[in-house]
Amino acid sequence: MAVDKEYFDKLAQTVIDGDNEECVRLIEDGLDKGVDPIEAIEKGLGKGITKVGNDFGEGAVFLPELIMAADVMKQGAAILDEKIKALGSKRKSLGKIVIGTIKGDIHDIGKSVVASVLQANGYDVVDIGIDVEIETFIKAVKENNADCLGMSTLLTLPLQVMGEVIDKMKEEGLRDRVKVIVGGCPVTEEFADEIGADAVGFDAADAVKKVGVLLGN
Ligand code: B1M
Repeated sequence: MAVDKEYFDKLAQTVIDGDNEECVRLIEDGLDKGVDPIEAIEKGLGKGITKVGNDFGEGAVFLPELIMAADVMKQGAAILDEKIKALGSKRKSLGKIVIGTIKGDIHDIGKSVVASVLQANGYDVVDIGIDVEIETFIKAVKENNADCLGMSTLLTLPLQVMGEVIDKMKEEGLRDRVKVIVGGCPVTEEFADEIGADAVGFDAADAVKKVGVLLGN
């Protein structure tokens, strides 16, 4: 099996079909043939879940199919994550980043992909999970003496919570020394400016680039 566009399309299709077995088989096959795990997530699994998400938005598929597709994506991404993390494990840390999905939002996959890719690129990443309370972000930044805070959301409704976390960082005297990057599909440059974030990441590679600039790497 050649690792080409056809391979990534097949991988995307396993997510669309909710076919976990075939997904794992293709990933293992791909890794044996030297496929880049980040590409497998972005060009394969990510394409599949985006298609299902768009169909869900248009009412062409329903929540059970979305959940099935997300489960396949998550299990596939977990195998690929291990490989991605291993790529960064032997490097000197370029800085410490706390990352989480904001309160009100349980979307996990994109935030975890960003966390793994940052780690693979030499950052020390503390992933504090999903539906994270404002106070929990503050506590994690302090306890880990983080250089940067990353916040993710895919939902429009709780977006403003990102601004509330930044306000709380100011109150606690953290904002001068801790950079902030935000991301997720509803987050725009304008919104990031409005709430006083330092940068917005549009995908995992962009997040690595922007964090690099913020931390002077
Ligand atoms: Co949800 N969901 N979902 N969902 N879901 C969306 C986001 C939605 C756009 C679907 C749609 O309607 N078309 C819509 C949001 C609408 C809106 O608010 N504007 C939506 C909805 C409505 C919901 C529920 C409310 C549905 C319901 O219950 N009625 C509910 C939310 C409940 C809650 O959170 N309180 C819900 C639930 C779920 C599932 C549980 C079924 C599942 C999540 C499973 C999981 O994460 N464990 C799910 C999924 C899978 C999606 C879609 C289909 C895909 C998200 C995903 O994983 N993408 C999504 C539609 C879509 O995005 N097309 C959708 C793949 C991932 C690799 O990409 O997450 O975008 P993404 O991350 C990217 C970039 O955004 C960026 O880099 C990542 C890697 O490239 N990025 C960052 C992300 N965070 C970053 C942080 C950074 C930098 C970059 O710096 C810190």
